[in-house]
Amino acid sequence: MKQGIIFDLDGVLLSTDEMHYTAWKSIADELGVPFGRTENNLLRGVSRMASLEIILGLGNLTLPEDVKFSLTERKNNRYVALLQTLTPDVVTQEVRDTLKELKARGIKIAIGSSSKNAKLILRLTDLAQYFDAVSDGTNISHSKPDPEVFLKGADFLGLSPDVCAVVEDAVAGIDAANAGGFYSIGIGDASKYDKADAAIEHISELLNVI
Ligand code: B16
Ligand code: MG
Repeated sequence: MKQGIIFDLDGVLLSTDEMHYTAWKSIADELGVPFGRTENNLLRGVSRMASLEIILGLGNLTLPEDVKFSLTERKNNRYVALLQTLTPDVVTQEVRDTLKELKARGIKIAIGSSSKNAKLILRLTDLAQYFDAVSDGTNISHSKPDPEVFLKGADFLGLSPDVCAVVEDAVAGIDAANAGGFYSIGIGDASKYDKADAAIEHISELLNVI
C-alpha cells in the first residue's frame, strides 16, 4: 500500500480539460491552425507556453516572443472566464468518496498540476479541503514530462517517490511520474499508454491498484 498519492488535476479530478480545449481552439482558429480533440490531447499536462508552441508547430508557424506571450495571455483570460462557472457540483461523488477513503486509510494526498490556476480551481470546487499539499505551476520551473511538479509534491508531503503513486490523464504526466521514480497510474487518455504502471477507467478503482 502506498503512503502518498499525487493527483493531477485537469482531466483526473475534474474536466477543466474541456475548458482548456475551448480556449485553445479559439486561439488556433484565429491562427488558422486545424485543431481538434486529437491535437488537444498533445497539450494535456503541458505548460501554457509549451502548449502554444505545439499549436504553432502543428501550423508550421513561427511568431515573435511578444506575440506568443500575448496569445498565451489571451488564452488564459478566456480559460479563467470559463473557470468562473465552476461550482462544487462539478466534482463527482465518486471523486469525493475516493479522496475521503484514502484519508481514512491514512494515505497522504497531494495535487501535482502544471496549472498556475490550480489553487483557484480547488477553491471554486471546494476540493482544497482534502489535500495535504498542493504542488502546481506556481512552484515549478520545468513542466511535465519533467518530474519536478511531482518531486515537489512528494517533498511537501514529507515522502519519497518510491512510496507514492501518481494519477495522471496525460502521456507527459506518466512520463514525468516514471522519470521521478513514482508508481504511475493512467486514467482517461493515459489509460491506454503502455508506459503507465497501472491503468484505471474510474477513479474509484484506484483503491484496488495501490
Ligand atoms: P495553466 P494538469 C495542465 O494541468 C493542463 O492539463 C494543461 O492543458 C495546461 O496547459 C497546464 O495545466 C497549464 O495550465 O495555463 O492554467 O497554467 O493536467 O497538469 O493539472
Ligand atoms: Mg491532466
